[in-house]
Amino acid sequence: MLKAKLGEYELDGVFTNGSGANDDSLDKLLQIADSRAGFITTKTTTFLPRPGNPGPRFYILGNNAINAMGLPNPGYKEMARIVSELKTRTKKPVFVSMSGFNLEESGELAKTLSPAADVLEVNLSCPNLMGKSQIIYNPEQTEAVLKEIKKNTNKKIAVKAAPFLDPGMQNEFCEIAKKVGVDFIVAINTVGNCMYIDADREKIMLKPKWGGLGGEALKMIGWGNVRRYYEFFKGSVPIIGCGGIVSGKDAFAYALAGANAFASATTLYKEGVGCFGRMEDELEAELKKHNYASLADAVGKAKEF
Ligand code: RRO
Repeated sequence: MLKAKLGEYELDGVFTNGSGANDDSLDKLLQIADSRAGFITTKTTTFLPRPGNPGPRFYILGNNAINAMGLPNPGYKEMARIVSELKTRTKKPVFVSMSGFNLEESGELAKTLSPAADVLEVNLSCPNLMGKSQIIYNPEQTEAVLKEIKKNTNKKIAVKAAPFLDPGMQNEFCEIAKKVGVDFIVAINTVGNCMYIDADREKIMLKPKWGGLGGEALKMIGWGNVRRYYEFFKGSVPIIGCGGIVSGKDAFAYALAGANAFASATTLYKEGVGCFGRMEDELEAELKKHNYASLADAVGKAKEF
């Protein structure tokens, strides 16, 4: 078993599920708890329960996936109950993912979810709320939401970050994260504004039309974004690398970029919870091959040309 050092956590197992991948009920979360995942993340929860979009809303396409789920979840009160039950059944840290639709909701969610959560994962990057921008791309909103959540919790907070395709925008977010005191960064969420068209059927395959692209295609955006966080925070903010990890070697590259632990969603969908052990074993072999005594030793070690 490989250990990860993620801030104050010494994790037995280096992976978690990327929020949204089979994690919206107690049964599904218990499956993750019983796997070789080192920590557990919940589906993003909102103030009201949501059925999500009617669909079709999810496809696996090779090593990629596209989704327009639309935030289906049981609502924050039920999620608080699920997580307190989960915590009686596992010692693994639980990141509770949340998304308020306004400041009041954000504060209320933070207050109610905090007692059971180890960490609040603030999802500022859902790409599937049609007609709404992703909060993280708006610096003023980002700062206001994070300040409100910090006011209402005594737990550490993580931000689930969208892919930044522009370095200036990512730096702007980093400045806010530093000012507000973000404790962990999970990078990256899916790439929004994507579309799947079946040319044979001349059809847009998602309803609503646009969705978030996840999976292997995201790897290089993820590595780039993680490296920028690592360089900005000089390693002081622990990073969970997420986006396109299909093998232990991909996770190794995330570690070299600066990630301390990893999340997987598309691969989890494809393979089930066995993916965590498989990829961890592959990562362990990579670390040995490159003469690293531990995962922590490899973090940020990508050499420059
Ligand atoms: O539920 C979703 O549609 C969803 C969410 Br909350 C997210 O953060 N990322 C994504 O690709 N889909």
